[in-house]
Amino acid sequence: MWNIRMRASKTVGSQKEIHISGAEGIYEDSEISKIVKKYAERALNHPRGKPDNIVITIEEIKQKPKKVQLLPVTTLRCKSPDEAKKTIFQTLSGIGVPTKAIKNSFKVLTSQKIMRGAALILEESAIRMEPDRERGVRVSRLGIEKAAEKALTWNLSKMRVDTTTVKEALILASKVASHPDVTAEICISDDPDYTTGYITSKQFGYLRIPNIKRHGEKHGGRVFIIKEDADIGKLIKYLEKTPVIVSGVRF
Ligand code: PML
Repeated sequence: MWNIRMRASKTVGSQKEIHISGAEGIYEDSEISKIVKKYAERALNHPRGKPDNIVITIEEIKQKPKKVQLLPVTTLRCKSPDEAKKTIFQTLSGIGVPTKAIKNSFKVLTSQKIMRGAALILEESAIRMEPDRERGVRVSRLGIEKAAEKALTWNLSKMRVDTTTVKEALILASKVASHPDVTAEICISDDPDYTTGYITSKQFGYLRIPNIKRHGEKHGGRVFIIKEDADIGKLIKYLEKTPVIVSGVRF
């Protein structure tokens, strides 16, 4: 099997590189040309603009991908960022995440500093643990099995949220939540026009939260709240390098 990844960016001003789009999946040999074409077209037709650099990596997966279950999806009712914040504090406190870690997560997610990957925050001490704060931790080597994708498309269509953004976020979140050292994730999209975010945990699954930010706001990112005694090196290796394929859909 193959991990195919695409990253498109644009250089603005004096060498500042801005992210335009990205995608990835795990595929059979026979799908390579079709997927490369699909990813190139996606990179070239993104609403964020025309990239001047598109990198498509086709990497053979030597290790058998680990199978994980897709998180069950629920969309909450939420009218404003204030309500979203309240819901997030209540829900995460409900599974035992200390307030300090949630507060620190919000600090990271609402900061104007752009971070491509995710932040890691220890649940008790609320200390940030990712080795490079600008880069963050980049979850990669992930995909979904054909049958699971069909079932997912069907279920998300019924919920009227069958979009690439939701599918990709859910697959990524399912890989992240599958690690025993991850307690929860909070995500706010850094796309100024995308105002639905989510939180996840093994207990409550993938909770979509509309109006987590206002239209036009540029802040966002992902925070993984992790066990105090997590082995950071091993966790980062799992998130970035271990091939994981989502194989089951629960709704
Ligand atoms: C969803 O609507 O469920 C996805 C929300 C997060 C999208 C994050 C991103 O920008 O990729």
